[in-house]
Amino acid sequence: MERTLVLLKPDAVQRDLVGEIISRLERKGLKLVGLKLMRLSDELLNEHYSHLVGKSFFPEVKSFMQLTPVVACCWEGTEAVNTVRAICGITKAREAAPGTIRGEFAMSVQANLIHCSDSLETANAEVKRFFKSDELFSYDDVLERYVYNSS
Ligand code: IDP
Repeated sequence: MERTLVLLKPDAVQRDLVGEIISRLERKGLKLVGLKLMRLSDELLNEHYSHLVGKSFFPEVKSFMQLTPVVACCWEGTEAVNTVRAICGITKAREAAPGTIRGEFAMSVQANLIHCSDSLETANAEVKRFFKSDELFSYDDVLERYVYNSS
């Protein structure tokens, strides 16, 4: 089982898409193991988007992510990292595949509704960055047998 981080960005919050996005991940069969609203500090964003720090658009990305609180969630499942990535769609939302979250609901490169971890290594670091250990939960999922059966 893998765990992966998802952030519902300020455009998802303002456009009332929080329930829709969470519902899509739930209906896929992923298990919600952490969930909270957070205001993102400069320090946290510098760390989270460290690969973008030198880019001309980085200040805009940061101020956009600070417009409202974001919804941070942690999802668990077999190969959860790549599964969530596929459901999310590519960065440039207007070209994201139909059926993906970005492909269905967004038009922008920056305002693309959702962040999700891009590899297992990143996911492990990001889950730790956004959640304390007592904010993450392990519990039996009564439908697991029907979601996965044996594989
Ligand atoms: P990802 O979110 O699809 O993994 P990254 O390249 O990690 O994409 O970029 C992080 C976020 O920074 C994007 O989701 C988007 O909001 C923003 N971003 C990326 N590239 C651009 C750009 O060229 N202009 C404006 N914002 C961008």
